[in-house]
Amino acid sequence: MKIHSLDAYPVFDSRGNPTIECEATLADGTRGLGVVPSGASTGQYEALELRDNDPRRFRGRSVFQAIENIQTRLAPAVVGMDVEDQRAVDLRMIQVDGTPNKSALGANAILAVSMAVAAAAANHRRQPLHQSLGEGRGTLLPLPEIQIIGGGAHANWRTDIQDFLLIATGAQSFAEVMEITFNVYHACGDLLKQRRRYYGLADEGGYWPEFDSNEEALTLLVEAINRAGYTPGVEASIALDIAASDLFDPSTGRYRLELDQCELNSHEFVDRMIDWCERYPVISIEDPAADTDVAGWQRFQAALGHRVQVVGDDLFTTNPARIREGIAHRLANAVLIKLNQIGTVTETLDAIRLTQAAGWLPVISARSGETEDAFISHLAVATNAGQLKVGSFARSERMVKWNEVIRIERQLGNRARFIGKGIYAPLANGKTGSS
Ligand code: 2PG
Ligand code: MG
Repeated sequence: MKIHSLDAYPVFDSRGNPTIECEATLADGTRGLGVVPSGASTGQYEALELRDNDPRRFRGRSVFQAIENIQTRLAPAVVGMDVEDQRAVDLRMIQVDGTPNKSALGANAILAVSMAVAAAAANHRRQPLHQSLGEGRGTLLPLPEIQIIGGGAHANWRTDIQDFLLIATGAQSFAEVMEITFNVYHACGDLLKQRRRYYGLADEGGYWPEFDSNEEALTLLVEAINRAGYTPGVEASIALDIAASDLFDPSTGRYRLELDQCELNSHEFVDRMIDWCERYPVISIEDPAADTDVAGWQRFQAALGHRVQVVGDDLFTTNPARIREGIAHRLANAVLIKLNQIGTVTETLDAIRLTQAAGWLPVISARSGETEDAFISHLAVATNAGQLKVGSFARSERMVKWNEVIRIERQLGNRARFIGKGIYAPLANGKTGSS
């Protein structure tokens, strides 16, 4: 079935910033929508998000040029192509752009089309997106990483550390994950309010706290798990996203923790991360070192990679070439996967397959600026990725992703699988260390 036309127009993300929605229409009238999210703590190796940078329009954040690029450059190239050949469509767009980081036309323009084509293909096949994307092989429901406390670039740097998240390691079903998370989230809110540490909600719906140190967030999270009636490290464990590139000064090679009033070199900083993971029930840590601090990554992975999930986000930026390098140099054991870091559905699928083939763990992730779209819930199931990170347990741009997994579980019926913390078995087997 041929792609007949593309329509593209500005809509708005969860921070109210302009973003792109694209509607692909097929020759038989079938349609598919793609809508693009946007990060705040973006990695320097991400594909380019094209903004107009005109201070008179949306404080520079409008996307009119990217939309024009869809209309004048991408539509003429992909109209007439087979909607079922996603790879060919994506490769054509990469070719038309012609740059390594999609900076000519914008990764946001290209991704909007790519997602719209994937959605139209699913609608044409009369299949849910997870089935169409995964060619029917996706049956594994993801174990969520859910933010309880937000900081860093998502809460005006109230804490240096960006995400304090929960993983419901005791859950036997997706429904149980939702219940454990709900209970801990609200227990944490109660504690913050009682102690007058509650400021509001951060960008992804987690609590925006008033703390005197970064570690206070860790102790509070442990208390919240206890107060909700669970054993820390058993039913409920902690995940962290340090987003360390944001704390690193490449000119001095030092990390700054503002709240703790200290500056550390790579060794000292990584040792502090290791220390936190040893003293608190941390099962997963993301970006524990800056994206250029290769020695820091190797130090962390060598120390704890056998029992803690070590996730590269800014380090890999969903880029298959960077992931391949990381695998060769044993920098981590897991990869955060974000569609708009690389800019096409095909390259995202390649990144996931590459990660899995190395015995590493993919974590499908939302951005801090999200939309009401639930493409990533389908992507997680389609690829049997096993994990999904979407922000907190509040706000509809987050909840729509969790709710969509519930719907997918019903669609899959008795084919649906949930293995919970079993997803981490390869860490203990030492399989993820291999290159
Ligand atoms: C991250 C994401 C999501 P952002 O760092 O993992 O939490 O944040 O989209 O701002 O890059
Ligand atoms: Mg991150």
